[in-house]
This record gives sequence, C-alpha cells and structure tokens, in this order.
Amino acid sequence: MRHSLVLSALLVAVLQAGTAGAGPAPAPPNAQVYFIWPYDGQVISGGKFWVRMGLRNMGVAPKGTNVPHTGHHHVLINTGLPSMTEPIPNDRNHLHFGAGETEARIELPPGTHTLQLLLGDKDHVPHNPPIVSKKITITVR
Ligand SMILES: [Cu+2]
Repeated sequence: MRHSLVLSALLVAVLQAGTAGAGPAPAPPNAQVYFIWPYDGQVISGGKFWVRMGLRNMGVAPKGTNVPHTGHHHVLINTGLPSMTEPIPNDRNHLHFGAGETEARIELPPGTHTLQLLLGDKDHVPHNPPIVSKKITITVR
C-alpha cells in the first residue's frame, strides 16, 4: 500500500517534469524567433518605433488557428519570461499580436528597456520547446 502510494507520487512527479517546461503544441527544434528591428543596444530618438519580428522554420498564424507548427508573436517588455505552460499574460508588459502581425508600432518612455519575443500557440501558450528570442536592450531618448 505504502509502496504503491510512493510509486504513484513518483509517477506524478515524472509526468509533471515531462511537461513542466513547455505547452502542448510541438515546435520544430530548429524554429527561431528573432528581432529584425530594433537591434540589441540600439538608441532610438523619439518614443515611437517599429518592431519587426522574424520567424524561421515555423509559420505565423492568427490566434485560434489550429495548424501544426504555427503561432503568433508576443513582445515582452521590461519583464522576464512568463510561465511556459499557461497562456501568456495580456497587459502592457506582454503584447499579443493575435492577428498574425509581424511588425508593430510601439511607444516607450525615455530610458532603457528590454524587449523579448515569445511565440504562442492558438491559445497563447508557448510551444514545446518554447520559441523565445534573445532579450535585447534598447535606449529611448
Ligand atoms: Cu497571444
């Protein structure tokens, strides 16, 4: 009895470990999301600028689109990575581009800001493995 309890606890732990780092939608191992613009370290004059988002070896599709190896862009601003197993939050630090946009006009106040791209599936959940860009730092003046 005690053994089967321990075993089922272990099994649950193993099952959870298997899904802890990623959502349900598979992504090809060579998929890559990246900033075309701006560059890491870029200084931007004026608060408004275009963010151009690149995606390799996957397709961009609007939210709700149930097609394998597709997703939509999210720009994370001045924040770390959210949960990889839940829908990405939707607030001023987590911008969703659920229409399948690949460029966006963003306005930020003067100062230093970090930007990072995270692809989400039809339900805004990161893929398995998560498709995340390098975190870049820009300065607005
Ligand atoms: Cu989303």
